[in-house]
Amino acid sequence: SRIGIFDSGVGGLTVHRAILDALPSADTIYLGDTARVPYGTKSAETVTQYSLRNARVLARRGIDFLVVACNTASAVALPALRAELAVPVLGVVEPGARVAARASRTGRIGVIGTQGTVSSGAYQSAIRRAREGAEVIARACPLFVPLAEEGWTDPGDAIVRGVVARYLAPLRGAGIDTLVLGCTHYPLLKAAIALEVPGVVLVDSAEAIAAEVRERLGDAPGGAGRHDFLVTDVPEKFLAVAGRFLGRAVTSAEHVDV
Ligand code: DGN
Repeated sequence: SRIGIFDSGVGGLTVHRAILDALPSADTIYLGDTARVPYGTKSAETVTQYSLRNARVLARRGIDFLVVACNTASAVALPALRAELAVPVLGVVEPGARVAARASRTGRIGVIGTQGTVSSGAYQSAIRRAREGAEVIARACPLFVPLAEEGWTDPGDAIVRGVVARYLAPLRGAGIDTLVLGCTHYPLLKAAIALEVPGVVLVDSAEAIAAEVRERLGDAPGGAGRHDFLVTDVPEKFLAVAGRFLGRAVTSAEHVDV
């Protein structure tokens, strides 16, 4: 069996990485829509159309399970994807929301993500579904994406600290005890985020979905699986940063039109 994974670009490789940590023998095929990134600033209609095209390409290649690694696509496109695809579809929002609902003692939960994810309200309603009476404080942190892609993630760097402090200031004062990293890029900034909200439990939506995929599929027996990578722009830029996001070398990616 093979797991299909798509994202707007390289960010979903943090989800891919968590899935490989949880299911080391799984076969995967990853599609990064690098020609159309970012999704986080685009309308729900546009992100849904892009998501359907990505899923069709993966379905044609043969997959048994689809992981929507992008938080923005998970927030807006899941119903359309589930209506069209013959295989089970899992997005990052529901697992992340469930882990946060369980982790919080006070029920005051923060969510950070792209503009699209935050304004969709998907995390807010998923958390309230998972925990009655939860209070959710959500905030978009758009500059975290370019920072992570640039490799500026060191918490000792004054610019990194400054950007993170500015976005998280309203959350610091809100009395949250749990914060969902609701964007593929944010795990790379985890150390800098943790310094800014001391004592707050950070929920990585990549780890949350990986645990759920493992529960649903179980790991395949045998050695390391096979991993294919597809991109919609030229592969060079993807290959230059992919290793940092996946935590393993990525040596080739195939260009596809979607
Ligand atoms: N992959 C997107 C997300 O998780 O929301 C972030 C990158 C983007 O499209 N802006």
